[in-house]
Amino acid sequence: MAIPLHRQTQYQYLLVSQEGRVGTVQLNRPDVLNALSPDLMIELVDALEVFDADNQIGCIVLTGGPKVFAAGADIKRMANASAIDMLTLDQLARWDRIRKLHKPVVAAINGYALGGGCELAMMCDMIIAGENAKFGQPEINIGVIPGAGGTQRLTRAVGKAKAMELILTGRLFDAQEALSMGLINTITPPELTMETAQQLAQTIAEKPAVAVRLGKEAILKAFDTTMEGGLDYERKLFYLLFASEDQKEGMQAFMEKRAPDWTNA
Ligand code: DAK
Repeated sequence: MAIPLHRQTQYQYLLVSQEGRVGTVQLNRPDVLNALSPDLMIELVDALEVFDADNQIGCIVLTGGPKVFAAGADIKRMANASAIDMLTLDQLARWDRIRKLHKPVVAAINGYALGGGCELAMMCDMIIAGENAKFGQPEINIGVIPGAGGTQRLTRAVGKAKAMELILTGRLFDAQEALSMGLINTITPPELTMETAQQLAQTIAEKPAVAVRLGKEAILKAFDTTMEGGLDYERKLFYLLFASEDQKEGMQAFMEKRAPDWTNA
């Protein structure tokens, strides 16, 4: 049973809850298919950072609810903006803070994940999709290109040829195609999307938190360094974990043939 948090009341466009060591953030602007307005993004980054800083939380689930993840940035809010408006709004800096979260984020996606919605999903660390999920970068159809990482993250996830096709045609693709391209982790019946994401998040949240944090950091390093630089980085984080209590506890518990008692320190 998810416990709604007190801070839920602070948000106009989100629902926030906690179950065990998993924090869940749900986009909640259903009348416009969770269009990602600047105000919603301010709230979203805040909610994610609150969970990220909370020692009681080990993993975060981000969802749009049972019907839609997000149909993209709010087109009505962008339509008349000038280039200088876009520049000074500096939304990218806000979106970028999601990339800097230390805790793993699992996206639970039913329905549309389009444009900025697809980019938001790809900023998460793992994606669970319902059979009804529809992904896409349709920005080309409104005269622009992806602006929140789509050209980079989609290309790294699915390769150049597919990214070119999807971004330059704006064609939507379903969960099956997303799975076959390696963009997502699992497909579930839509009514099980949240449960599946929660189970994955709970499993990760029960692991030693320092190792989870450094594991995520090392994996993400693979995207912006050379193999040699990445291996060097990984090795240093690996050595660093020998300063943690949980490394001592985990290895001692193995030798004593008992379950480890993590302190997340
Ligand atoms: N923005 C604003 N309103 C939206 C919206 C959106 N992206 N998507 C849907 N809505 C609104 C509709 O206008 C409609 O509102 P009312 O007309 O009832 O007032 C309501 O949600 C229901 O939508 P529909 O009536 O259109 O519903 P349908 O089922 O017929 O169609 C649809 C669903 C998802 C196929 C369709 O709504 C659609 O094509 N939506 C637009 C999808 C799209 O083009 N998305 C990409 C937007 S561009 C950046 C950060 C982010 C971005 C860029 C830069 N920086 C940090 C620099 C991202 C850009 C984008 O995402």
